[in-house]
Amino acid sequence: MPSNTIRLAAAQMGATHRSDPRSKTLDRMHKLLDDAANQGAEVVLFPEIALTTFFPRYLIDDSEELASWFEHGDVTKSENTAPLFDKARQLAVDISLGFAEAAENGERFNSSIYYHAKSGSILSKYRKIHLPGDFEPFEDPEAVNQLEKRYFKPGDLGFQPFRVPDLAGSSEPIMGMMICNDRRWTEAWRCLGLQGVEVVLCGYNTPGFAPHLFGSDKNADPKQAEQTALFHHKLVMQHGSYTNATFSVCAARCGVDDGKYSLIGGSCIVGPEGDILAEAKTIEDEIIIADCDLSACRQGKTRTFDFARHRRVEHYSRIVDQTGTIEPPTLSDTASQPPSTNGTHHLPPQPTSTPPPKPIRILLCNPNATPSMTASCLTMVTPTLPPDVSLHTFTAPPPAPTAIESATDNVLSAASSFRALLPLQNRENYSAILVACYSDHALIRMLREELEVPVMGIMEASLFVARTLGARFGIVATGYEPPQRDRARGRREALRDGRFLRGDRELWAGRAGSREEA
Ligand code: CDT
Repeated sequence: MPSNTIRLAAAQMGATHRSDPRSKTLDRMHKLLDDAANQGAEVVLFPEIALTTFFPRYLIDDSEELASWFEHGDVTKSENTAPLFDKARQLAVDISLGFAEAAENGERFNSSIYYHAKSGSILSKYRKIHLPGDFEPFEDPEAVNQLEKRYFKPGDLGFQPFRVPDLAGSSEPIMGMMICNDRRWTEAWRCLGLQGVEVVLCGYNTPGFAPHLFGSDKNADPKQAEQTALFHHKLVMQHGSYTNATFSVCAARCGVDDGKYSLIGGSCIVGPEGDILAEAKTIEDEIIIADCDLSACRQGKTRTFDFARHRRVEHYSRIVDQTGTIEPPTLSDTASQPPSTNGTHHLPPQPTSTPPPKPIRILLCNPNATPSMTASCLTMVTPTLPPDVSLHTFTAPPPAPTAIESATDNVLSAASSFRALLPLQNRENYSAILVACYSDHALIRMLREELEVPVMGIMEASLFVARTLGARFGIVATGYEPPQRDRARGRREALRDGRFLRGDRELWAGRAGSREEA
């Protein structure tokens, strides 16, 4: 094999029923891994949520049952999953695996990992960002549900490609992961593409016929619907690979689960010119393999899509400033405007030259470490922005707490945010910073002390707006405020029980250590 080449494999998995024991599923995975290794595969990708049936289709209210669908602790060591990693190590084959993750702090994610066989370590973890479907099931009992928004938090690790040692003549190929619905989002591919990704790994569970979910015709022929689902699947894999000049490997969980729920096959390996190099022929357990010469990525990366030369970021601000669609004004709205001096009031505004960048750039700073809260704020605020304002977001990095409910949370979150914000503001020079916390947050005063630009908390901002509305206003507050002593006790108990974020615990352990040393 040429020195820059890797033999990549996708391990497609057929039906997995709700009652299938883990031992049966692991046996199937072992066979797939043996088969791939016998064919010389160096990396094998398993599907999304590969270890169980696709449980988010069910409404599961019982918390014990729900917990049983998730993997707890280190998957490479837990008795339910360790045998797969042991096997990968014996065969010296790297694997990437999708599974439902119950994190140490109680949060749940739809995750995948890349396991490096030679070192016996997880090189990278990805948590699915674009969770499809709904929180509540459809009313129609015949509908196929997809309750991912109920069971998982949106991924909080971003799109982070990683280098893999010991492959492709030690050229340390750059790999990245996404999961199922992510592949439909150009943004996901571009985030990886902008970091030079050479192999994208994507496991999936895509229903063959789910008209409620896709908003398609409920009376359509299920076979036809399945063909359409396959077409869209390949379309996005080929498009994403081509426009980011990267190989991609995708592995399906497919077949008919419980005799009722059909999932498409179509596992494939795609080249950087968008060509399909290998493709599954069945909807059962099947290995597909392709030799991928990474130098083939150079053509697209250095010419057609030489990002540094051709991208025009001054026109892309909507991609990060806006989530929903904002349509141009209707023609009747445009017509009711006073005529412009050149008498073109019946026409929609014509682009003249490059629209000027928005002069006011506000940073919305969420001082807790919960990105979904930042995303909700952005969704809420975006439609209210004046045309000359763009909004940018910041979420506090760990060890900031995931919510701010006490003086301690306040201080921890202020420290974490402050450290990350100063270099950010140095780079970006935002016009103003809004701290999205209703408490009297220390971060507001810290930033005011340090920065020239205006800094305001949302309480003060809300009061300002309220004062413009009339002579009097009231404040409605909800929630029970436990005495501070109870909070402190709760915190100590959480610390003892290991319920803290890892960063918090390290920070507290560090403090305890330094007190002891003193
Ligand atoms: N598992 C998963 O993400 N499935 C989705 C269903 C369609 S959502 C419109 C998918 O993208 O295949």
